[in-house]
Amino acid sequence: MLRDNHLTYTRDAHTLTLFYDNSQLFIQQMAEGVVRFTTDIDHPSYAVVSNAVAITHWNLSYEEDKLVVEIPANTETRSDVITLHVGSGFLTDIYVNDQLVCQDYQGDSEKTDGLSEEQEQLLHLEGHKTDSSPQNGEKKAHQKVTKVLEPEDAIYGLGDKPGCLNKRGYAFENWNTDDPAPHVDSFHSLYKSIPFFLVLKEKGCYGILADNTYRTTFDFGKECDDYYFFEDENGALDYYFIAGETPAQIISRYVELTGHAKIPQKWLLGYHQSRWSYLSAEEVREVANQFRELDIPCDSIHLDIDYMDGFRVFTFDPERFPAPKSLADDLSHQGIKLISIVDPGVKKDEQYAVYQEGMEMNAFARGADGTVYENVVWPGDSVFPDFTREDVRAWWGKKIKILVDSGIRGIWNDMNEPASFRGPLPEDVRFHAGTHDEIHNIYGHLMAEAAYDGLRRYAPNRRPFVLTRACYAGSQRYCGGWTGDNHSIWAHIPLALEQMCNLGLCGMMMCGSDIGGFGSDATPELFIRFFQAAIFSPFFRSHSAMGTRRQEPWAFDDRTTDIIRKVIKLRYRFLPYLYDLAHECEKTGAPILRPLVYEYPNDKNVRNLSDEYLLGPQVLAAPVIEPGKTARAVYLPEGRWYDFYTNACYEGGQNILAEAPLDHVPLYIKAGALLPLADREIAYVEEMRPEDITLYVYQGTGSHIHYDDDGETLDYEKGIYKAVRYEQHDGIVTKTVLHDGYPAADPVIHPCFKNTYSVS
Ligand code: MIG
Repeated sequence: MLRDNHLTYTRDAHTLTLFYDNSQLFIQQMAEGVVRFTTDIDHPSYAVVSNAVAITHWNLSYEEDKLVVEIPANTETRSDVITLHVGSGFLTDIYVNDQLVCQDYQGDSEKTDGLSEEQEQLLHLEGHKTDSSPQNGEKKAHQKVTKVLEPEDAIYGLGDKPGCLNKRGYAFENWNTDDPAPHVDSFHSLYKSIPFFLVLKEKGCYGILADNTYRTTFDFGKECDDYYFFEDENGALDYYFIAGETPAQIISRYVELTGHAKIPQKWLLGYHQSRWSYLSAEEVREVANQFRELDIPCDSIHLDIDYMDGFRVFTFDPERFPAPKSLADDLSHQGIKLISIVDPGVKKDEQYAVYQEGMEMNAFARGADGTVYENVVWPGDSVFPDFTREDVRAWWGKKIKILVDSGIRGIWNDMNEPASFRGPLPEDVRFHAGTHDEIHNIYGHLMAEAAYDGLRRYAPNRRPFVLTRACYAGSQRYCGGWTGDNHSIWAHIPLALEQMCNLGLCGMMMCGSDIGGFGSDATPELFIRFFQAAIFSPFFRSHSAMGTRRQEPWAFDDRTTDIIRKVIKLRYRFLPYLYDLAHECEKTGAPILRPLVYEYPNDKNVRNLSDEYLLGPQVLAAPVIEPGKTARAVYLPEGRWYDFYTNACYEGGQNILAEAPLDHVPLYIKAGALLPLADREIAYVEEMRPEDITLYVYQGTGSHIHYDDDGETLDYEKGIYKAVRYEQHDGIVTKTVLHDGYPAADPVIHPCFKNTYSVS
């Protein structure tokens, strides 16, 4: 098998092993279009759901000094042929159907020298931070993969990283970070580490999952415009190349690999009200009553840390929240459900059962010296559960039962980077599966898994809902995510849209930002524009910090309350469509809220566009996100679009000017759309009945799958649901029942186009 050449190989049906000098590289085909490259075939993955490897008939040949590896197409599914040209040092060119799409960079690195010590000191004098670039400093570089960037390439993904939609030209670092300062473009890290990105080329595209949990730098052409690289501090090289014709296909393969987000309980798509904190059961009741009195739809109130007894997790303050179950029961009569925060830090308190139990089972992380590691979080001196251990996750899941039994309907995991107040956890803090430097980025992921499993077990037959701040690739199978502590500043409206777009491209279904902004004080205008911009956030919650101006819908003046009511009511009209999209997302990974580039990857005008976005393929939202503006330019991509409010029709492929007074959020519907909307006003989601739904038909050609089920249980997994495909050709609608397992009335079909249209 071995040739007299630098590069040699062995192979079996699953794995091709390459040898060069003293190193090895393993190549495996995981599924159609997904090829894994790793230096450690046994490297455990927290992201990937199945390590099943496809049987591959490797076709191998040598071409000059390169080994040519052909991974043939599956003859039944006629999948892509992937061909690798591997040269010395394992430098690889990847062809998909004979087209070169991904190429290791062969040139020299353009790394520039850092600053001198004097320069650094000078800058520090004025308070500048100089170590903010992930490339500077003495970070240990371990594995590095460098790939060619072509002039037209755009890059998406990486979860919640700030800045533009298109990440090209920027560098980032995966190291879950809680930084309450206003998140700006120059931040390299935020709460989440999702090492998945998508490269969109002039022609073609591909995805990469760089599955390494250690601190990892991603430089997407900042150091040099000719290449990008990812480089981790330690651990194995282990990355997956994902082929696909479109971003949609790549994302669908990515969620096949890392797990699907599941359709949430229907009420979770309604409006959530939060505040750090509602301080007593009375206050929570008052807030709930206000919603009903003021006729503002609401489905959920969130309990932040002050519901606990001295910030001890899995307790309720006996005075301020004496009877949580009866509070939950009373609220449920008003259609409002409670979600409570859970922090990982367990108070060091000998009298406290959770601490005692954890100590008995040795559940907490240990310092390098072998003693239980302590740091400070909200409850004071605290210890940190070792979620890398299955028995610890099971124990934590059992604690979740306390909350479930108290009527809590969803778990909101915070501080799970993990955040700590007395300096960061040292890198050598010990967990069962490794030291902190390896575990840090998956701590939130594993905590979410524990909560998810706990809910599955102790709230049986109800779809679990977990919301997390920190996570990793694959976390979408356990939880949704919100983008942490943003601020009530104008810059954070576009940031929220950009972050939701990129989280969606990473498979995260239920994502959202704190509407109105968490820190700082909102103005009425900012609050309104933030709400309008976020109208189609999959997870739709307003939240604000202690000490800031309150942000309930009525917290400002009557006019503001009226406008917010209008926004929330409009959101509730779209619930049937949102639910259909959640179903689609579970099946294919297609995000509910998506950037235009997802649907129109060949349109150069949308490659960095995120101040407008799509809700599914049929609805385009173009909110005003700047102060003092009452009109904005809206780019409409190819095709024909109808103004949602007037039915005026526009040709796409152009910018139009939309009038947007303070109470108006411009929305456009794609010609050919079949849009299910709820036409009866409701106070909460469970009041919506199938017979309230109208299917609006916008002239053109299109199809849409309308889905329904009981909205709460896991019975849909057993086929208790209804799915109907509607198709239309110039207003002639045909209907195909795809699955008829749930009794739900079909929507009334309503043509809503005008035959004459004004094209501007
Ligand atoms: O450091 O629980 O991001 O949503 O309100 C503050 C209090 C801790 C941070 C979360 C925020 C939450 C707050 N928490």
